[in-house]
Amino acid sequence: MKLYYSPGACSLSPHIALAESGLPYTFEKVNLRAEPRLTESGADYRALNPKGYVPALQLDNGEFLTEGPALLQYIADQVPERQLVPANGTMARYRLQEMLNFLSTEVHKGFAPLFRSQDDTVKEAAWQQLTTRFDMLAQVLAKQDYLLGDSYSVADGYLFTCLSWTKYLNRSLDAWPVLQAYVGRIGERPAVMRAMQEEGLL
Ligand SMILES: N[C@@H](CCC(=O)N[C@@H](CS)C(=O)NCC(=O)O)C(=O)O
Repeated sequence: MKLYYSPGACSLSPHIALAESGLPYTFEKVNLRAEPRLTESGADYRALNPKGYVPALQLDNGEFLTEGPALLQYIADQVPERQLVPANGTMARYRLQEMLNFLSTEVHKGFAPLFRSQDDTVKEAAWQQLTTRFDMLAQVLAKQDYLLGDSYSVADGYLFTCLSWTKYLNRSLDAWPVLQAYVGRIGERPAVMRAMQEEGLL
Protein backbone atom coordinates (compact mmCIF):
# COMPACT_ATOMS: atom_id res chain seq x y z
CA MET A 1 0.00 0.00 0.00
CA LYS A 2 1.12 3.54 -0.67
CA LEU A 3 -0.12 6.58 1.24
CA TYR A 4 -0.25 10.05 -0.28
CA TYR A 5 0.10 12.56 2.53
CA SER A 6 0.94 16.09 3.57
CA PRO A 7 3.04 16.46 6.75
CA GLY A 8 0.89 16.75 9.88
CA ALA A 9 -2.39 16.93 7.92
CA CYS A 10 -5.29 14.55 8.46
CA SER A 11 -3.31 12.01 6.42
CA LEU A 12 -1.20 11.49 9.54
CA SER A 13 -4.10 9.46 10.91
CA PRO A 14 -4.02 6.68 8.25
CA HIS A 15 -0.22 6.95 8.36
CA ILE A 16 -0.40 6.04 12.05
CA ALA A 17 -2.82 3.20 11.21
CA LEU A 18 -0.35 1.84 8.63
CA ALA A 19 2.43 1.95 11.20
CA GLU A 20 0.18 0.26 13.80
CA SER A 21 -0.74 -2.45 11.28
CA GLY A 22 2.80 -3.78 10.96
CA LEU A 23 2.21 -4.20 7.21
CA PRO A 24 4.71 -2.97 4.62
CA TYR A 25 3.83 0.42 3.14
CA THR A 26 5.33 3.31 1.28
CA PHE A 27 4.39 7.00 1.33
CA GLU A 28 4.72 10.01 -0.88
CA LYS A 29 4.34 13.68 0.01
CA VAL A 30 1.90 15.91 -1.87
CA ASN A 31 2.50 19.65 -2.09
CA LEU A 32 -0.92 21.16 -1.27
CA ARG A 33 0.41 24.71 -1.40
CA ALA A 34 0.85 25.03 -5.17
CA GLU A 35 -1.05 24.28 -8.35
CA PRO A 36 -0.79 21.95 -10.09
CA ARG A 37 -0.61 19.75 -7.04
CA LEU A 38 2.53 17.71 -7.46
CA THR A 39 3.74 14.71 -5.54
CA GLU A 40 7.32 14.49 -4.37
CA SER A 41 8.25 12.43 -7.43
CA GLY A 42 6.67 15.06 -9.73
CA ALA A 43 3.39 13.30 -10.54
CA ASP A 44 0.21 15.34 -11.04
CA TYR A 45 -1.69 14.39 -7.88
CA ARG A 46 -5.10 15.36 -9.28
CA ALA A 47 -4.55 12.90 -12.11
CA LEU A 48 -4.07 10.17 -9.51
CA ASN A 49 -6.79 11.36 -7.13
CA PRO A 50 -9.32 13.75 -8.71
CA LYS A 51 -10.37 14.96 -5.24
CA GLY A 52 -6.95 16.62 -5.03
CA TYR A 53 -6.76 16.43 -1.26
CA VAL A 54 -4.98 14.02 1.07
CA PRO A 55 -5.15 11.30 2.22
CA ALA A 56 -5.32 8.78 -0.60
CA LEU A 57 -4.25 5.18 -0.32
CA GLN A 58 -3.11 3.26 -3.35
CA LEU A 59 -3.92 -0.37 -2.75
CA ASP A 60 -1.70 -3.22 -3.86
CA ASN A 61 -3.93 -3.77 -6.93
CA GLY A 62 -3.32 -0.16 -7.99
CA GLU A 63 -6.81 1.07 -7.04
CA PHE A 64 -7.11 4.33 -5.05
CA LEU A 65 -9.15 4.58 -1.84
CA THR A 66 -9.95 8.00 -0.37
CA GLU A 67 -11.67 9.48 2.72
CA GLY A 68 -9.87 9.08 6.03
CA PRO A 69 -12.46 6.96 7.88
CA ALA A 70 -12.61 4.48 4.95
CA LEU A 71 -8.81 4.25 4.87
CA LEU A 72 -8.61 3.66 8.60
CA GLN A 73 -11.10 0.81 8.46
CA TYR A 74 -9.53 -0.71 5.34
CA ILE A 75 -6.06 -0.73 6.90
CA ALA A 76 -7.30 -2.09 10.22
CA ASP A 77 -9.34 -4.83 8.52
CA GLN A 78 -6.17 -6.17 6.84
CA VAL A 79 -4.81 -7.12 10.26
CA PRO A 80 -7.74 -8.27 12.45
CA GLU A 81 -5.29 -9.81 14.92
CA ARG A 82 -4.03 -6.32 15.80
CA GLN A 83 -7.54 -5.32 16.93
CA LEU A 84 -7.29 -1.80 15.60
CA VAL A 85 -11.06 -1.87 14.98
CA PRO A 86 -13.88 -4.02 16.37
CA ALA A 87 -15.10 -6.81 14.10
CA ASN A 88 -17.46 -5.93 11.25
CA GLY A 89 -21.15 -6.41 11.99
CA THR A 90 -20.80 -5.97 15.76
CA MET A 91 -22.35 -3.13 17.76
CA ALA A 92 -18.82 -2.13 18.74
CA ARG A 93 -18.02 -1.58 15.04
CA TYR A 94 -20.98 0.77 14.72
CA ARG A 95 -19.67 2.62 17.79
CA LEU A 96 -16.33 2.99 16.00
CA GLN A 97 -18.09 4.33 12.90
CA GLU A 98 -20.12 6.70 15.06
CA MET A 99 -16.86 7.99 16.55
CA LEU A 100 -15.05 8.26 13.20
CA ASN A 101 -17.93 10.21 11.73
CA PHE A 102 -17.97 12.52 14.74
CA LEU A 103 -14.23 13.07 14.46
CA SER A 104 -14.45 13.68 10.73
CA THR A 105 -17.39 16.06 10.61
CA GLU A 106 -17.38 17.72 14.04
CA VAL A 107 -13.70 17.83 14.98
CA HIS A 108 -11.56 17.55 11.83
CA LYS A 109 -13.76 19.83 9.73
CA GLY A 110 -14.37 22.03 12.76
CA PHE A 111 -10.73 23.08 12.49
CA ALA A 112 -11.05 24.19 8.85
CA PRO A 113 -11.99 27.86 9.49
CA LEU A 114 -9.11 28.17 11.96
CA PHE A 115 -6.68 27.26 9.19
CA ARG A 116 -8.40 28.99 6.31
CA SER A 117 -10.43 32.00 7.39
CA GLN A 118 -8.94 35.50 7.42
CA ASP A 119 -11.81 36.68 9.63
CA ASP A 120 -11.13 36.61 13.38
CA THR A 121 -14.84 36.47 14.21
CA VAL A 122 -15.26 33.37 12.08
CA LYS A 123 -12.17 31.83 13.67
CA GLU A 124 -13.40 32.55 17.19
CA ALA A 125 -16.83 31.07 16.45
CA ALA A 126 -15.16 27.94 15.05
CA TRP A 127 -12.97 27.62 18.14
CA GLN A 128 -15.97 28.06 20.46
CA GLN A 129 -17.78 25.28 18.60
CA LEU A 130 -14.71 23.04 18.83
CA THR A 131 -14.46 23.61 22.57
CA THR A 132 -17.90 22.05 23.02
CA ARG A 133 -16.63 18.97 21.13
CA PHE A 134 -13.51 18.91 23.33
CA ASP A 135 -15.68 19.10 26.47
CA MET A 136 -17.58 16.03 25.31
CA LEU A 137 -14.41 14.11 24.38
CA ALA A 138 -12.79 15.02 27.70
CA GLN A 139 -15.81 13.57 29.51
CA VAL A 140 -15.39 10.31 27.61
CA LEU A 141 -11.62 10.15 28.17
CA ALA A 142 -11.94 10.95 31.88
CA LYS A 143 -13.65 7.57 32.23
CA GLN A 144 -11.51 5.46 29.89
CA ASP A 145 -8.05 5.54 28.36
CA TYR A 146 -9.19 5.33 24.73
CA LEU A 147 -12.14 6.57 22.72
CA LEU A 148 -13.76 3.14 22.49
CA GLY A 149 -12.89 1.95 25.98
CA ASP A 150 -9.89 0.08 27.32
CA SER A 151 -8.04 -0.52 24.10
CA TYR A 152 -6.55 1.58 21.34
CA SER A 153 -8.37 1.84 18.01
CA VAL A 154 -7.75 3.77 14.79
CA ALA A 155 -10.10 6.46 16.15
CA ASP A 156 -7.43 7.37 18.69
CA GLY A 157 -4.84 8.03 15.98
CA TYR A 158 -7.42 10.27 14.29
CA LEU A 159 -8.23 12.30 17.40
CA PHE A 160 -4.52 12.58 18.23
CA THR A 161 -3.91 13.97 14.74
CA CYS A 162 -6.67 16.59 15.07
CA LEU A 163 -5.66 17.64 18.58
CA SER A 164 -2.05 18.05 17.43
CA TRP A 165 -3.23 20.88 15.17
CA THR A 166 -3.85 23.09 18.21
CA LYS A 167 -0.10 23.60 18.52
CA TYR A 168 0.22 24.84 14.92
CA LEU A 169 -2.64 27.24 15.66
CA ASN A 170 -1.24 28.43 19.00
CA ARG A 171 -4.42 27.28 20.70
CA SER A 172 -4.08 25.88 24.18
CA LEU A 173 -5.56 22.62 25.49
CA ASP A 174 -4.95 23.79 29.08
CA ALA A 175 -8.69 23.82 29.74
CA TRP A 176 -8.75 20.04 29.08
CA PRO A 177 -5.99 18.33 31.12
CA VAL A 178 -7.58 15.00 30.22
CA LEU A 179 -7.02 15.72 26.53
CA GLN A 180 -3.48 16.93 27.17
CA ALA A 181 -2.67 13.69 28.98
CA TYR A 182 -4.29 11.71 26.16
CA VAL A 183 -2.22 13.48 23.49
CA GLY A 184 0.91 12.73 25.53
CA ARG A 185 -0.07 9.06 25.94
CA ILE A 186 -0.98 8.45 22.30
CA GLY A 187 2.07 10.41 21.14
CA GLU A 188 4.35 7.98 22.95
CA ARG A 189 3.13 4.97 20.96
CA PRO A 190 5.96 3.64 18.79
CA ALA A 191 3.72 3.60 15.69
CA VAL A 192 2.72 7.23 16.23
CA MET A 193 6.35 8.24 16.64
CA ARG A 194 7.30 6.27 13.52
CA ALA A 195 4.59 7.95 11.41
CA MET A 196 5.56 11.38 12.73
CA GLN A 197 9.23 10.72 12.02
CA GLU A 198 8.40 9.57 8.50
CA GLU A 199 6.55 12.87 7.96
CA GLY A 200 9.49 14.87 9.32
CA LEU A 201 7.47 16.05 12.34
CA LEU A 202 9.82 14.82 15.06
N1 LIG B 1 -13.18 14.30 3.47
C1 LIG B 1 -11.75 14.16 3.44
C2 LIG B 1 -11.12 15.48 3.85
C3 LIG B 1 -9.62 15.45 3.75
C4 LIG B 1 -9.01 16.80 4.06
O1 LIG B 1 -9.63 17.66 4.69
N2 LIG B 1 -7.75 16.96 3.66
C5 LIG B 1 -7.04 18.22 3.82
C6 LIG B 1 -5.83 18.07 4.73
S1 LIG B 1 -6.33 17.73 6.41
C7 LIG B 1 -6.54 18.66 2.47
O2 LIG B 1 -5.89 17.90 1.77
N3 LIG B 1 -6.88 19.92 2.09
C8 LIG B 1 -6.52 20.46 0.82
C9 LIG B 1 -7.75 20.68 -0.04
O3 LIG B 1 -8.89 20.56 0.48
O4 LIG B 1 -7.61 20.92 -1.21
C10 LIG B 1 -11.29 13.01 4.35
O5 LIG B 1 -11.91 12.81 5.40
O6 LIG B 1 -10.32 12.31 4.01
